[in-house]
Amino acid sequence: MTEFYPGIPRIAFEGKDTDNPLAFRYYDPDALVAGKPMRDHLRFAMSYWHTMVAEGTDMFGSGTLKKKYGSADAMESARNKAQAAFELMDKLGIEFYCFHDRDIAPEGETLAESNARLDEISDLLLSLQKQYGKKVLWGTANLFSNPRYAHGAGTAPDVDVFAFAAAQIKKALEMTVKLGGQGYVFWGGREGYETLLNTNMGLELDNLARLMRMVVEYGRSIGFTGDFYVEPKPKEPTKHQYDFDAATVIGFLRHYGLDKDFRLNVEANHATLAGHTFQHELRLARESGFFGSIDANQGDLLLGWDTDQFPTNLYDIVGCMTEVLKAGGFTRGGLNFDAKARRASNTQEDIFLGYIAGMDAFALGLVLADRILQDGRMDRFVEERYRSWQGDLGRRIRNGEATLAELERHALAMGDVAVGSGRQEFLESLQNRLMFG
Ligand code: XUL
Ligand code: CO
Repeated sequence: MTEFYPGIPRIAFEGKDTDNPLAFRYYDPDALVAGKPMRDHLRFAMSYWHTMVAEGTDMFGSGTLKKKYGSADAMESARNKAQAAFELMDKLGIEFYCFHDRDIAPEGETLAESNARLDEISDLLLSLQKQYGKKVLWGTANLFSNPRYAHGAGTAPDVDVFAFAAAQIKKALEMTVKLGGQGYVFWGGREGYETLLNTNMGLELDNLARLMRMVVEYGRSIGFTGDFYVEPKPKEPTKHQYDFDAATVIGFLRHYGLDKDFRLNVEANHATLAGHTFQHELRLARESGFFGSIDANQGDLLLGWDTDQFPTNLYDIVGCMTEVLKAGGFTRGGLNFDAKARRASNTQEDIFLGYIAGMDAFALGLVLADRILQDGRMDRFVEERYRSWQGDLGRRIRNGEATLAELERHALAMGDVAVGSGRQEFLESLQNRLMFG
């Protein structure tokens, strides 16, 4: 059998003192953290599009790492690509993958041809999954690359485009079910607008919800019992995306009655593009009952676009893993590396080094987040800060029993209130001590 990544061994855990770049320093899949193996906490997934497809193009330059997998024929290349994907996951010890329909099989001349290609490649993927013991974390449809979606897909002004998008999602969902995926993602690639001058916002939002409702109904009818996710992003490729951030999406889902079937797939780089931290988006998702899955990457705060870098920033990762632990872990979701090596990191080895960097950073982040939670001082501080809500008055307000007039009487009787310190600097220093000893 052809080896697509010759010279790359299976990556093993060697501990933090190893000098071997092709080894894990922190990710020891079987090591127990809070009573559970690391691999079950982290549920790492490979993104098919970045890892198997994207060649490192940018607005100014062509690909720097070709990914033809030994054939100029699109379908043969797709078959080889599938083999390569499983070799890569096997070597990295990654259990899951995520895909768009067009990542796994190239689009044909007609929808029928594209669908036949998906049927063929999904047969191959299914047998490779069995052979290697791998699973799909989630599937999705690419509704943004083809020029037909230039004005949007579910939010297109043209009803024929809407129908095309619906048909494409139907097939992508069928493929997800066939491959045993427990998640289906809606990322609104072009569901937004460039200018309000040509946009009927009300109709577009209603139509997007209509499409999602049809997808849920169809999914449940073909036995999809998993989670649907929306992946918020504020902009790029459109100027304004409707799924702006977690708060906007949660409001949308509740407004249209989709909240029972949908959760969020929170991406770090999308959070910062929306002016939030990664942890903010995850906290809101968790507190609102929409915690689902995560696209693990990081952006560059000095750039205004989605750089999709492999995540290594420990403060952000500790914040993320704190939310995951507090949510009680993933149920059907996981950590999908929606990340790519930089354009100048142009070797196959760089792809592996990117994954190793990300997986090690998340393993370490998991250990540190658990340490902070076990220590308990941070949580106790927050609990203490809200102590008064446990008293009589606090309880009456929480139970909806207090009235404005009663609160006025209370305030009039008090004179003034002396408030305590938020102790932010102390907490930041404590966090450093807990993380770095
Ligand atoms: C784009 C992005 C997508 C989604 C899947 O910014 O994050 O790759 O994750 O469509
Ligand atoms: Co993403």
